[in-house]
Amino acid sequence: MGDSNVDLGKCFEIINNLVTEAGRLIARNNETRQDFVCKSGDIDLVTQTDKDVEKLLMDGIRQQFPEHKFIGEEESSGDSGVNKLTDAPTWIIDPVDGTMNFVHAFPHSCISVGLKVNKVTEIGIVYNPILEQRFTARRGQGAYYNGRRIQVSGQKEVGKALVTSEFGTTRDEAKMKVVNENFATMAKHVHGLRVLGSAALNMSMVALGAADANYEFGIHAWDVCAGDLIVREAGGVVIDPSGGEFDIMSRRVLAASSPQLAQEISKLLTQFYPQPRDD
Ligand code: LIP
Repeated sequence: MGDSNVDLGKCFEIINNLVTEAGRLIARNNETRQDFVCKSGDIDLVTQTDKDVEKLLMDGIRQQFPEHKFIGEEESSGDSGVNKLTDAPTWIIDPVDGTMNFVHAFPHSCISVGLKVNKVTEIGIVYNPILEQRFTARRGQGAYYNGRRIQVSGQKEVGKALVTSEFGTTRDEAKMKVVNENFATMAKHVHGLRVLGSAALNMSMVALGAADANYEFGIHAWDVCAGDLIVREAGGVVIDPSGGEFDIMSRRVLAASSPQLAQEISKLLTQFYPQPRDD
């Protein structure tokens, strides 16, 4: 249930403007390859731009809504870990989703921001400023791509589905075994399989009707909060890869253009339960 004390229209306007401003940093810095440091391992990267974008967004939100809370990717990598999700209005932010792409100047990265109120996602924005791709949604008001209303494909058959997934940001052996097993299974059943490097854009492509499904084990709340709302507002479904209810803190996601397709893919997947969870 939304909170009537929160002016969601104002929240949407403010964050839409802030991502435009922050997007300029990403677009400008994507012209060349970027320096980075490693976080949890050698393929989990952060750049100065990740930090600058997160700060710009949080400072801008704090100025307007000083009582709002945050779960941000970069602040979560500090000693205190991921902030607890409460009923308070909470902005869940990935400043650069697809940092590996960004480091290589591969033009497929985005800002992903969701706003939860009473733990319900009210606003989702996924914005790739390099290619000017903006996906937006408000709960109950549909999903949009650059201002145009969008719908999922409605595809029901695995054999006709274009599916996206990711290798993820760890080389953990047990995880890689499951990832590779699932790629092998999918390659046998689906129409096409794509690995593009951004969890939030993968979900947005399902909303756009350009892809039919996306699954991943190992994502974080900030990768999928906005995408979850955008997919559902475009008429799609977001579930746990085992077939049950989606849990944003579980680090597991399966988005699809229809409930039938979601369940079919779920049956094909070898399951993996990343630890620690986000909560
Ligand atoms: C990453 C995604 C990547 C996905 C990882 C991770 P980051 O986000 O873009 O595609 O596989 O699970 O979430 O670290 O670039 O913000």
